Amino acid sequence: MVRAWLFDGVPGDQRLPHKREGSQEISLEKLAELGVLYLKLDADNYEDDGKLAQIRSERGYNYSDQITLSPEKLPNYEQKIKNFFEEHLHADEEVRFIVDGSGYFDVRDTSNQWIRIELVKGDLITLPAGIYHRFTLDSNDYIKAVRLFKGEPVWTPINRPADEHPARVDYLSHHPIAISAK
Ligand code: KMT
Ligand code: NI
Repeated sequence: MVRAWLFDGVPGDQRLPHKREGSQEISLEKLAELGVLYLKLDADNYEDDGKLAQIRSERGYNYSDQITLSPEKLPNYEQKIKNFFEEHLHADEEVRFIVDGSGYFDVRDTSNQWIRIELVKGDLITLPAGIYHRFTLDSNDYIKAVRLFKGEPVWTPINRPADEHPARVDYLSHHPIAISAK
């Protein structure tokens, strides 16, 4: 089951869990309210069991590739890891199926607090277009993920502030943020 918690905001190594003291686990329902979808698949058997194929056809993810993030596999590793951790949004969904390794997505909740979502092998996560988020590896420094996309892939991050971006405006029209948190 997905594990998610409030990020503690304490400066230091982004790869550590940063679980806020006293933070309760955040439920799938709460993530769904933010438009974040989470599914568990069998990462050892997904090419044969048909479940990923079904999700791809239902949701129109006709594009797919695989990326590996590790100091050995990723050119310009430290810089890329920094860029992933800059708060940003995309004009489209960000869909990742973790086939090996682990990491964290942080997403902003409706009070503008960071929720840290742990990603491990078998997790499929969909972040909606327009949600502010960031990604980091954990201390294992290794993740392998299938990237899914509808149509020609666009991976461009749009760093915050991007409040006028159409994807942001559309996101907020479905997932209103508390005025005090804007
Ligand atoms: C991204 O765009 O943030 C990434 O591809 C990194 C995360 S992959 C689990
Ligand atoms: Ni992103």
